[in-house]
Amino acid sequence: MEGAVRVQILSQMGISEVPSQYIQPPENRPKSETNNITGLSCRNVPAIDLSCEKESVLAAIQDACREWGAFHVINHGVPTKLMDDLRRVCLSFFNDFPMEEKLKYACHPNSAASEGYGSRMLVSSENGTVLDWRDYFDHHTLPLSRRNPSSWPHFPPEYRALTADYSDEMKALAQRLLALMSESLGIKASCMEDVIGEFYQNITASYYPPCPRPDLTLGLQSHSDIGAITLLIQDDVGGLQVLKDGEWLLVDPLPNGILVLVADQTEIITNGKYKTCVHRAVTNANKARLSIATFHDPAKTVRISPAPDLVSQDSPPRYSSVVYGDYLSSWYSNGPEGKRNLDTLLLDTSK
Ligand SMILES: O=C(O)CCC(=O)C(=O)O
Repeated sequence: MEGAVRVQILSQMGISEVPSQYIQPPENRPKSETNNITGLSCRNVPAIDLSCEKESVLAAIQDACREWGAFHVINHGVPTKLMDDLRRVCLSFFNDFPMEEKLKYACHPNSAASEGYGSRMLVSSENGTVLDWRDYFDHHTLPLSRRNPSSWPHFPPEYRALTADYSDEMKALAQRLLALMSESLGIKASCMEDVIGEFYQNITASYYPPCPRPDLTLGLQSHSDIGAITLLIQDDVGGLQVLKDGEWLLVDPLPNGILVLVADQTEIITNGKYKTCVHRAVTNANKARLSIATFHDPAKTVRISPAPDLVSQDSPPRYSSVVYGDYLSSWYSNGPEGKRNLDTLLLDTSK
């Protein structure tokens, strides 16, 4: 059972100040105008309609992955009802379950990314990491050998079946998107998935309780995702921000849209042509917020390097190759801090 305090308990205590472990250093605090989320619009993460003609989809994906490392997809084929139902049951777990029942699903305190109900992204905050204003439930969903629905909430009754269905839909969409991303770079459709291999998929429902000091805290600290591709849905509260040209921009929730986040291994495989997306979540004084992120990662034993088809004399390798499990360990022991882990693999291509 994880030893950390659940943020929801703090929030429900009705405190007007947050405990010091949650206070971000001044340089990481959200700018004051982002504290009042209502009325802010994003300087537009692109939205791509997957039902459009293929050439235009490929061109839009290329622009979005180069410029943003993120884009919404619409007309993606995932049933809206499934997305709504999953949001509903995840919210119900956080809101309707008594704490002692939720804690029966607590994740392990001493292992990174263990399945279950938790609050800390990193195993401990001894390295000085400020805590996130977030509780979460992490589900290990793929490969099927890792999928054990009995470790997922048993309430509401349809929770487990919906999670399994959603996992399958996300896998199919991630495969489709990786194929389109490969083709948009002029390489064969299977190229990126061939490097990644069988997906290790986790689904993380994040719950951000109302926070009395959105000006001092973050729901989730700045990071880029470790694996290959993340597919994220959120509710209509808003609070996800992406870092674009040094500025934090709010990603307006797009009803029925799915946000695609390019992750670190895709930046390596594409030899830096496509950028991982640095993002974070801010908190909200009045409303709880829910997001559901589905991560698609390689197996720990897979060696990741720039795809040979994207390397040439004119475009030499920009990243050294890395065994994914080693990358993962260093991410969890160093902490995410923006793109720091990816930057350690950068090769000097100026010579
Ligand atoms: O809550 C969000 O919108 C962001 C979630 C996220 O970045 C993550 O789960 O890694």
